[in-house]
Amino acid sequence: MPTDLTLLTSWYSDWRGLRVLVAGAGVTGFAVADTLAELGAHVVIAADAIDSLRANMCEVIGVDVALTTPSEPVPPGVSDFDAEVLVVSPGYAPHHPLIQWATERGIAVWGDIDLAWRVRDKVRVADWILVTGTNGKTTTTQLTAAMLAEAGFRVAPCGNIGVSVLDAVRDPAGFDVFVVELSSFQLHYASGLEPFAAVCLNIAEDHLDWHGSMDAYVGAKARVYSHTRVACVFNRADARTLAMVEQAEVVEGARAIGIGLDTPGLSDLGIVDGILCDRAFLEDRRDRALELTTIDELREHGLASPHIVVDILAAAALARSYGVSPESISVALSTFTLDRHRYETVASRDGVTWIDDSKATNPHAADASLRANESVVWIVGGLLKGVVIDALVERHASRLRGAVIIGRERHLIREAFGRHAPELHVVDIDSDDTSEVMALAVRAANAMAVEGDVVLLAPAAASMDQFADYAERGRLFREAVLSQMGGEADDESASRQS
Ligand code: UMA
Repeated sequence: MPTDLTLLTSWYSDWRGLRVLVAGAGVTGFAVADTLAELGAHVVIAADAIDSLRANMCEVIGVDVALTTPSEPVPPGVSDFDAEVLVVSPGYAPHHPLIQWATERGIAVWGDIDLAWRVRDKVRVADWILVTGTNGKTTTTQLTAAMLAEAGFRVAPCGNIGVSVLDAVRDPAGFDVFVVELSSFQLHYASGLEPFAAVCLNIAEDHLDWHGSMDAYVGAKARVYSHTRVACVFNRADARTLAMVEQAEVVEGARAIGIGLDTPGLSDLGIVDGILCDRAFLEDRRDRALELTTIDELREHGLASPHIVVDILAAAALARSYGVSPESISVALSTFTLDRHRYETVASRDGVTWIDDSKATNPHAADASLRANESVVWIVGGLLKGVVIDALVERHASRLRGAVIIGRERHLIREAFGRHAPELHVVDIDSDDTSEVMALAVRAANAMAVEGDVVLLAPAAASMDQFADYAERGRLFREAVLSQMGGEADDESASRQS
């Protein structure tokens, strides 16, 4: 008898005997398989690769692994299994042959977030606050969690930030609230969530190769607001985020809350005379606003760059919707530190400042850091993910002293410079060797930079063509800067620009 999937809405539903295929054996795939095995389901993992630790764990928990290849995406271990459900890791695009195969056979396709929602009552039912957007997701998730924790809530940041939501749901500690960072991949496969509050911070081109089109990417992001119960937070400077809220099917009574760097209207958070204010979550909001913090205070903590202030306003809106006081928000901000590789000053030598913004993995993020400087030697390039970089090059050509191009898709970037900045001094780093790319790029940038310039690593592209991840790319940049500029970084190296 096939299982009635509509009955599987609780950890305590009867999952025994359910036949589940899991696509992927990374952070997500393993958490999914481990959860379902614990629930008594029959589980097979399909993946191109699995590390030895996880392979051993699968043996222990009784999960079979079927290795796939590009030429055999559906091996016999998968096709003979007769799966009722496929739970997909976010890295699998909908056009992946394994997903297509399952869809054609009428096998239900779930994401890990969908599964986590169904079994969220294992320990204690927490509220979910969702965070998405092209850029700023992780910082906003961390900020929101810090504000909630300061107010005394038991909170777990999870999701795309690196912790599977299933791991948070199964944590015996139990939580009051999850702050869930969701990528567009996870949102594409998620359904049925009823978040307490949600935000889409901004939208710009990214991951078009995965989604197939900008419309599909925006459509996935818009799902973050579906069935929101209390607050839909949007960015006043990004009309598409408001349109998403307007079109979303939300729970009766849910409010739209605007955030932005300008003066807040009713039901908004914003800035008046350098003061971050809440005009949304107070009774007499027609006549008054609550002070949360000031730009001067944020500057003292290295948090005053405009794009970080937007993240702070978004986090404050989410936290205020959950009842966090302005005082707790202010205290949380006074101890908050940004993650590495997010516009981090590495060194200042001979009037040249070296900045690591390796986390700028798409043009929208690189745009924010280019904008913050007047004269830049720009280290750019990597995997463009189907996104065209022309507009970014055109917009910033006048502030560039020169450019150093890295990555396997160098030709696409070189062509964009040819079209929009044909006179610019551009150096192409013709190397694929992880250990030398950054050393060569830093040497080339150093030869171009003059006093007053910023050398900015803001690649506008993903790192995986030449580095393990953006963190390795940033670390190797820092090492190359410090070794070529001589010795340890000076005092400024620990600071972050604002
Ligand atoms: N795999 C294949 N074929 C594919 C795709 C994946 O075989 O076409 C297999 C791999 O061999 C491996 C596994 O799937 O066994 C990896 O799965 P995955 O790529 O979905 O990655 P996870 O380890 O499960 O991590 C995912 C997120 N990764 C992606 O979305 C690509 C992590 O976000 C997230 O932290 C984690 O789940 C927990 O929720 C990372 C990310 O880069 C940080 N996200 C993108 C971004 O932020 O831009 C969206």
